[in-house]
Amino acid sequence: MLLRIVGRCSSRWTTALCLLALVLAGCGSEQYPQTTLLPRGDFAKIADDLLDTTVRWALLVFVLVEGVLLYAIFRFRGRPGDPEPHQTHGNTTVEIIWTVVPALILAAIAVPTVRAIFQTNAVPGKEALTIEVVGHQWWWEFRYPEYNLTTANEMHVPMGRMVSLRMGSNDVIHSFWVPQFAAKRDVFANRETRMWFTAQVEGDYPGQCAEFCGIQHGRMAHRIKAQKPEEFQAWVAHMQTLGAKPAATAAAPAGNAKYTEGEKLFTAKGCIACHSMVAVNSPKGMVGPNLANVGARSYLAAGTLKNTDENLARWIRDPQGIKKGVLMPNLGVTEAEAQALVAYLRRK
Ligand code: HEC
Ligand SMILES: [Cu+2]
Repeated sequence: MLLRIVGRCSSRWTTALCLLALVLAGCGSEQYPQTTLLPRGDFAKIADDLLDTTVRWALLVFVLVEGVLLYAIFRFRGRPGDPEPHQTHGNTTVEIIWTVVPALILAAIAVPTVRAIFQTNAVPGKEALTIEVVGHQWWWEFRYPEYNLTTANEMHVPMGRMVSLRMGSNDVIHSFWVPQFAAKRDVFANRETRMWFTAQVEGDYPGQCAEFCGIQHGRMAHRIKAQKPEEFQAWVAHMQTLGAKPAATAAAPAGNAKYTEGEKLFTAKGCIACHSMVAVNSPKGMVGPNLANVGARSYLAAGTLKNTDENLARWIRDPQGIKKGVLMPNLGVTEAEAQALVAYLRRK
């Protein structure tokens, strides 16, 4: 009888186990890097440790309670002909135990929780690297007051140095989420929120706006590039040279007509009204992202497209077709004009 049941179920069990294995394989860090369960910085580690503590207590309670329940079900189950069991009402000892034990467990969870709240809300000291984060529909602006630099959508940070985020919004409420380094925190217009983290493992980490903010909320991603301190300094120095060139023509590769044409189009087509090509001293409140180093970014339009020449030209010609409702209008750019603009935007 038992064998027959096992025989009938085995294929179903195999299917179920295979499905479970597939689901669990999906939990690997490679496929889903946007996870809070693999902390790569101190702030994220505090939250993760707290989760571990809570889950351990919950598991202990689960196993004990379910164990007692199963034991009672089997040990005291009714059989035909059993006499009526002994009737009781109330038991002061048992009631004291099941009030005091949970209270102690809750206290054991509350102490590290309160500690974590204070630690994560602490204001970093002066030695931290301050980065101002500004949420825009639907991209992120990052300003580095210490270096007088502005960039967008890809935040470079040096490993090992605490980063202090001072955050706000240019329009509606967004939420800045740094899954592997820190947490999620809403950003508002006219109110500053703060967060800090120290990146401990080098890498390129994705993040995402986590508060519904309009039609393209789903395409408001950002990346955090945690670099060795010397690489970060090289990036800063490079960005500062991008800002230092007064007329972009000075950077034009000699005799590159396309580049010069692109530079003219950038003004003629009105791009310059919304975008700055200078990283240093960039004015606040620009409508579009700073484009000083757009050629070096891995993605375009807040994670929407891989940054290739082809995609950049497509974007310039038809932003509305690619990211519907985006605050960059289609400007009637021809294919040839788009090519020239790509040459200009790709300057090193
Ligand atoms: C009315 C303002 C406006 C004008 C004019 C405008 N843009 Fe934009 N642009 C934006 C906004 C806003 C974004 C951000 C879109 C998003 O990701 O949601 C953007 C994004 C971009 C990006 C992607 C930047 C990034 O960080 O990924 C590029 C490249 C770009 N614009 C180039 C141009 C060029 C070239 C022109 C001129 C032909 C132009 N823009 C004209 C507002 C404008
Ligand atoms: Cu948003």
